[in-house]
Amino acid sequence: MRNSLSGLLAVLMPLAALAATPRTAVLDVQNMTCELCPVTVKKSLEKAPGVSQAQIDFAKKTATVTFDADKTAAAALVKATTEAGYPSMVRR
Ligand SMILES: [Cu+2]
Repeated sequence: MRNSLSGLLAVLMPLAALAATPRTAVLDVQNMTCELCPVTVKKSLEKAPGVSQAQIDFAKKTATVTFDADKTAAAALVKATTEAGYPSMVRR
């Protein structure tokens, strides 16, 4: 009984939180050809609404983005980098 109750609470607690719903997405980013490209990609992501952090891995050509799922979605992140000239895809 005790175990199932704490399990239930663990499920409900994040939903009860009034704050943001933080989510992390990894994007595969195209067109990053030089060391300055990640800066542009990072800026494009960080100015998107709801994004708190974007980390670019130039070697792996990925962007790891922390965002508020209540304010934005992974599709909007893809749009942000694409509009900056770097088409991306959400990695699964
Ligand atoms: Cu470049």
